[in-house]
Amino acid sequence: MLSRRNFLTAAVGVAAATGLAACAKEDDSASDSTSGGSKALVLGFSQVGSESGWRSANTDSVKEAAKTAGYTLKFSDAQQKQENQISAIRSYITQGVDVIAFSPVVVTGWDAVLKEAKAKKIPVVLTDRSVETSDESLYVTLVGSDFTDEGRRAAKILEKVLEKAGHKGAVKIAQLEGTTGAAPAIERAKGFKEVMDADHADDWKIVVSQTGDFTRAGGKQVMAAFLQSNPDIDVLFAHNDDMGIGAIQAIEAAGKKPGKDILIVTVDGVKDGFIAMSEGKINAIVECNPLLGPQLMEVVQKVKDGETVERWIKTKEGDFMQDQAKAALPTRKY
Ligand code: GZL
Repeated sequence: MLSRRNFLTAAVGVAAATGLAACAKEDDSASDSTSGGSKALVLGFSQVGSESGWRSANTDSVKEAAKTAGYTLKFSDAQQKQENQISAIRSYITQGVDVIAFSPVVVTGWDAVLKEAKAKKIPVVLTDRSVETSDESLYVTLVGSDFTDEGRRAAKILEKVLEKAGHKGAVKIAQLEGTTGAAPAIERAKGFKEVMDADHADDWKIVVSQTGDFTRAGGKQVMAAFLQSNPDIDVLFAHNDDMGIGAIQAIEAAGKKPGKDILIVTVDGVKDGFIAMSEGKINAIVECNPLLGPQLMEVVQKVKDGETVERWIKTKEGDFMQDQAKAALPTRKY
């Protein structure tokens, strides 16, 4: 944990920055207005990409919250490429922003650039996803969900789905994994397996598992291949709604009924996921809240002011069975 003395809030006078990496999409959605004459806090934010409904809602939440807070937001969409995120972070360092925040597309490969930020005394806040690093001082805090617990919750709600469907005996499970190397993919798989090994070693089996990269297209393509090699799948566990929605298209193209012939549990809770659930095509959803913007902006201000913050600020989220979908839909904010 870093305290004030480690981070001087040096006003870094830096010449105009170099451009961001080629192909990353930069948008200086800066609220240039300064509140009351004082210089607005400048936040550099590197976003994973725009691969899913969850990500779009997360981006909207960050931009809206920065605007409400009166911060100058420098925002970059890395299009799911780590090299673009590293270039964006380097650009924010050069520009001398007050704080850097980012959602790391994968868990490894960040030490070098985070050391550069530390050398310039620019605090770094992780949001959504975490990193693996040997040096805990390279980031101040993570604002995000417990993905391992989401995996456990997915397995526990699958028990209810199987009971409701009257499924008896062996359960053949297909798993659509998130982006290879990403914290939510690693940890959701880990949490699900924990429950499976502890409570269902003799009846549940993951017969096939592959990444769909968190996208609808990926879910559809991989599920079609699953159905070729494993036509007797009982359950699909998809690491996000978007891959589950893509898989539904493949299941229907194969002449099967999603939510009946193949029971489906997904993670996120985006509106389209709830619509599919209300249509009976998804059986349960484990929520992963993308609306991290307000919490993030609160933390960013504290970090800039050198206040101590918790090492992990977890987001609150629920779980939803199919019969809750219709009533919940009007209340969904993303
Ligand atoms: C989870 C987030 C994941 C979502 C996906 O916090 O990182 O990335 O579950 C998104 O929808 O693509």
